[in-house]
Amino acid sequence: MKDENCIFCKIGAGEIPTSKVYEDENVIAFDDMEPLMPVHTLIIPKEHYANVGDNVPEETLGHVFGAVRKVAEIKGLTERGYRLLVNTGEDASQSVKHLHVHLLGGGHMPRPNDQDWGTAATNADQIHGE
Ligand code: DGP
Repeated sequence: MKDENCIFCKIGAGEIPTSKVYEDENVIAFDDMEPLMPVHTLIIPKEHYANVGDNVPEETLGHVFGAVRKVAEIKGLTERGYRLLVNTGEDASQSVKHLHVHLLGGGHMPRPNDQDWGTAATNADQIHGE
């Protein structure tokens, strides 16, 4: 199912150009337009689900997380690692209501309970301005 008002559905259908990193029958991965880290890629199912709580079939979750591994390889992050972030709903400040996994990497990210979380971890200017 597609949602005709959903920007990520349009990206998944190839109706809007994007910096594509990976694509197969079920998912597409593309670079976030507001990167928080040197690598910041979004992985989405082509089918529309508002978020992970939207009765997403386990098979679809498998497709998305299978693609995570492929994107990490493409981006050269397999050895050093990366962070996955899945904002879900209002309290998590989810802004695009189409299930997506953020894959962040290419630099060290403090743990969320470290004091500098929110500055060093997510400040693209600091990281890119080195
Ligand atoms: P979230 O807060 O988890 O819903 O993050 C949505 C992300 O999607 C945000 O980091 C910006 C990104 N984004 C929104 N619209 C577009 C778009 O049209 N193209 C690309 N490449 N990224 C987008």
